[in-house]
Amino acid sequence: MESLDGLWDFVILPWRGDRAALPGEYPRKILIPSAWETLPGLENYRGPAWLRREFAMPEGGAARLVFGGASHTARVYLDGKPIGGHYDAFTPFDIVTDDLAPGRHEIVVAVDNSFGPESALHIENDYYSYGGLTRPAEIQRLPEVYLESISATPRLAAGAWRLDIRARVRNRSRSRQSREIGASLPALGIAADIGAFDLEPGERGEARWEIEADGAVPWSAESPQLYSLRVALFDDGAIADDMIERIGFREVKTRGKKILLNGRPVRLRGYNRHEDHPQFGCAIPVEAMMADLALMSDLGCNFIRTCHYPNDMRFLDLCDELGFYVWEETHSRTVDFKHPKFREQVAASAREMIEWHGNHPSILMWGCLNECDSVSPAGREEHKRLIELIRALDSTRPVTFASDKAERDICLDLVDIVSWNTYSGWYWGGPPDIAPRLKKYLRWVHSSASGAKGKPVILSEFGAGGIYGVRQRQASKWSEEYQSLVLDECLRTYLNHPDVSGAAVWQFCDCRITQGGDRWAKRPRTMNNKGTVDEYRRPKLAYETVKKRMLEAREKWDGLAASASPPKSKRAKTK
Ligand code: ADA
Repeated sequence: MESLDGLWDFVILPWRGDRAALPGEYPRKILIPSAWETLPGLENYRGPAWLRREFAMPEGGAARLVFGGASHTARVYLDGKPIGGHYDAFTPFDIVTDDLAPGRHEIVVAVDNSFGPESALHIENDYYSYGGLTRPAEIQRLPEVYLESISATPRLAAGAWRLDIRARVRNRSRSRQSREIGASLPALGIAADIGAFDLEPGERGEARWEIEADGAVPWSAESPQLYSLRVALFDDGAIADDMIERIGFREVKTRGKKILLNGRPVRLRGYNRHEDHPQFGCAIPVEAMMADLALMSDLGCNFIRTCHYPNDMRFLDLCDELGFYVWEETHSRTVDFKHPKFREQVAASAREMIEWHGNHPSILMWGCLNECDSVSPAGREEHKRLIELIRALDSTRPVTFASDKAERDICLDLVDIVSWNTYSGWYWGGPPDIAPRLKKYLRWVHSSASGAKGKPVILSEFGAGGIYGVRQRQASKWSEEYQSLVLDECLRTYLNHPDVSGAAVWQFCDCRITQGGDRWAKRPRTMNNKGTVDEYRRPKLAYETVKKRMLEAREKWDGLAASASPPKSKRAKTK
């Protein structure tokens, strides 16, 4: 594998789409990964651009190009020929090329972040759609028979950990090929051979194992124990290809009003977090991701909702390693179900999210369709379709969607977990209305009217705007004081109610939103200002308020003293 990150040639030029359209010259340079809005003069550029670089293939052969994220529509050309493309900034994609001649080759990627009839998910919205190759890219040189993917699903059976492994293999050669395949978990002294299989030219095969993982230490936020799973192909005993995935032994279920992790109730407390930063756009470097997670750990959080799209895999890796529970969701914030491209694009988002991110133990649940139409029969059909697809792709995780429809919602029978976005104290009412409003909602949920009686409930969004530096003794709206008052009452109420399984503050940091359209223009600074920290991660008054409430909850529910940092011991805590 060779990283394709670094400086690429760059030019702003319209797409014509045919082969002749490739630019003749590239007057600028751009770093990959990055958002072009970080380049002077391109702060607000929305349109097409071209990125170019070369790579070497000394022996020639086949290669797999992997793009972590192209924002938001990409067309890829190899040596001037179109070889593939992708829509949606927030899921990876790969393209396999065969028979490259030995020597140097050219990749050109045309990227466009325009809004328009081809885009159902990237639209004018309360977050910004940046432009560029905004996540890492790499090239993998491929043998004749190679591993396409491996998935590993842990499960508890009669108190013992087992691992269901599935490996997909492809023969890209022009002849019939035989290979042996095996899986190993070295840290547990496990090596499982599955024997040999034959593949015809171009054929794909699938190998499945079920292995017992005696001695595995469970993964949890308190004890984020990870293991390396290696699957290897052998040709007459010699390694022909291998792939390594990191996994964690944990199982997520719901039982009554509780969410269970490894059989024990877990309570989630944390934030909605956009991938957004004034210096990097959505292409946040891993150092800045870690800084965000360090702040959320300092705040006493154990939960992050990747609003409103699948996140960068490096961020998910950090959540696996540091021990955060993640709700990852399809890219779909209040999108129009009638858009001609909606169904195919949101299904692709779900499929790619699960196929690329399914092995991350930190992801406890899949979300979708944030604040979409869950009140009409047609809207219900779309929720049903997508939730069924998600379940078909992964039956091991609970499914939810964040609804702002309250008692009007007619889709809550479809989910495993009820998630409610409510802005009592901001868009309506004040702090005194927060507790009574929750009581009324829970009474409805646990009645026969909701279709969700007895299910776990998460407060998936709540909060208030507070502009950094606006300080007022009278605590009027938009002051840091008012935001702190609302968050204090929300967290006092939501983190202490026995029938609330999770609470995610909206939102971690202020974020840029899309200009234009009268709806978002009303937002001060053309930003969403509900962050507990501002866009530069400067803490507002609410920071200490949130921290106090989160640490109280951690002590109450997780038995961790407010002062102690959660143990990262090897042994899972027994309570
Ligand atoms: C909704 C939406 C968020 C954000 C929030 C707000 O709940 O899901 O993306 O727009 O409102 O700030 O009003």
